[in-house]
Amino acid sequence: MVLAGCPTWPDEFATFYREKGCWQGKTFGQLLQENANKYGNQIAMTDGETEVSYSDFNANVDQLAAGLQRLGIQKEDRVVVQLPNQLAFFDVVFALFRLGAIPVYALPAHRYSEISYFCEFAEAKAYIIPDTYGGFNYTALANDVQKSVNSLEHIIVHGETNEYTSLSELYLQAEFKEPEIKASEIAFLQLSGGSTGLSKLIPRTHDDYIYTLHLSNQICRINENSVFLAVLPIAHNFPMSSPGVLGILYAGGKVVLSLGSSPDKAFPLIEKEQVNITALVPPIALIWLEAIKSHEDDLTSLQVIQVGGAKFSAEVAKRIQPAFDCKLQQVFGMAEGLVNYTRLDDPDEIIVHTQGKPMSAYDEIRIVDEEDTIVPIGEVGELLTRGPYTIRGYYMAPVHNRKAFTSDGFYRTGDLVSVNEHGYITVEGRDKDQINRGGEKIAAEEVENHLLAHANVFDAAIVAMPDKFLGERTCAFLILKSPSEKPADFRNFLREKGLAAYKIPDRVEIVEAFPQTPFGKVSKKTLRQQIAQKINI
Ligand code: J2J
Repeated sequence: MVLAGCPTWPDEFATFYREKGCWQGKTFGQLLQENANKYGNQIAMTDGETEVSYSDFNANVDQLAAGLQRLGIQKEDRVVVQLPNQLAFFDVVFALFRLGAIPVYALPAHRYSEISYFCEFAEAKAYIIPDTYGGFNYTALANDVQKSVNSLEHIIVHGETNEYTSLSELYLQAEFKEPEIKASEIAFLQLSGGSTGLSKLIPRTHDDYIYTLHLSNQICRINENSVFLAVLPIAHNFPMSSPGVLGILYAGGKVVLSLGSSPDKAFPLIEKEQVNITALVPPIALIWLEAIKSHEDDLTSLQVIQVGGAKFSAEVAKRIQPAFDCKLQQVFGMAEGLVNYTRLDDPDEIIVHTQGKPMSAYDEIRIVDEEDTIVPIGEVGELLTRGPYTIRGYYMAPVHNRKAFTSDGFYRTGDLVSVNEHGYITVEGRDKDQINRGGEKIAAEEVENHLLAHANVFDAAIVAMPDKFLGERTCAFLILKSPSEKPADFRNFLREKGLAAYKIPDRVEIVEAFPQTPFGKVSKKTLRQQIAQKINI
């Protein structure tokens, strides 16, 4: 049985994907056990100080599973996990996998607004946090969340706590009863970038996700000798699975966790751990390109720098290979499924100018116009996709699913792309009401709804404005009921409501009226043009 509220593949597709060998019938729990047997004392993970071998990792996971089970966490219970790039993250999620419980991956940047919604919507039984991180007190946040979410029975803290359950005390020298878990069942709920209202939850199965690791590893040539540096928040699908931390653990390689992406932190780790692959978003690639001019660390171990999550401009992409003396790989993926890679042996022209091609021979791609008619090769249209690791629907969202998927199961990505005769995709734009702020996705409607709750806001429209560093930043256009507040007051209002910092508009423009489309809707296109002209980029 698959978790209630999770659409999965029709039987004929599931049979086909199994026959083709895409789905191997293996769970994450089994995978770790196998790798502990195979790689034993080899190092699985390090944060630069503590090293954990495959067999110790497996033993820690068993102990934690015992403690979580004693606490009452059972198969299919949802658990919101909000941990930064720390070793404990993987003990927690693999222990939950072993119990068949479902982690919901929250970002460290999320605050009350997001966390209370995830806990409420997923009816989470537990919420797992660090005590403090980045100067923020997560225990205080958990306190507020617990008051408003009835289902939450446990707050588990990695670090200091007096009032809640301490994670370290849950590692028990005891057996736990391993439930039967099928690889076709849901392993976790990943977050969508969202375009309408709040983030949707993305149900991924053991089968489909492990298939992505298998393919990613082939394409990225990951093996036992691979050393991957995770600098992006690991809850993101990209550093988690493309091939990311899980791909490396699948192959028996070594994962190096960094709590930040700054060159000060990352470069010494690259030298110390002899990192050969890492994954960046475009703004971080820019920072690294600057820093490499004057650094002292030896980065010669690096063989591949992956860049994805947002459009990487060809001008900057061109500079990566000569500056770092390593391969650039562009990655265009989505937590809903489809991942595209440039291949390591592609000509530079392809690596610099395209976002790659799908990783599976069974990925189906359609590029369509507004009427869902397929456009000729090379022309721009919306990317629709279906395949062995692209979801068939979001968790508990039947109404939204009817819009987000075609009747024959293709996911509407909202990305405007062109595809060349060899199947390589170039991202040309977006047809979804979302801002991509240097890789962090912001659903316009979510922020607009928060602004509309302000007593003096008559109407709100959030649009992207171009930015040399982040690619896009957020601009809020507001029509006020009476001209009293200053722009900064609205940003404070959102902060007080507990919205993640990356969603707070970078700029607020107070206007008398919004430009309209011929159909009487707000013309966001005109608003985008207005702000781009005003800031003169
Ligand atoms: C332009 N837009 C991109 C790119 C993602 C690997 C890599 C990235 C993600 C990810 C991921 C882009 N150029 N190279 O999950 O496994 C935008 C598109 C896409 C959306 C998905 C992975 N790479 N994008 O970014 O779920 O708009 O996944 O639909 O966070 O990011 O965002 P997300």
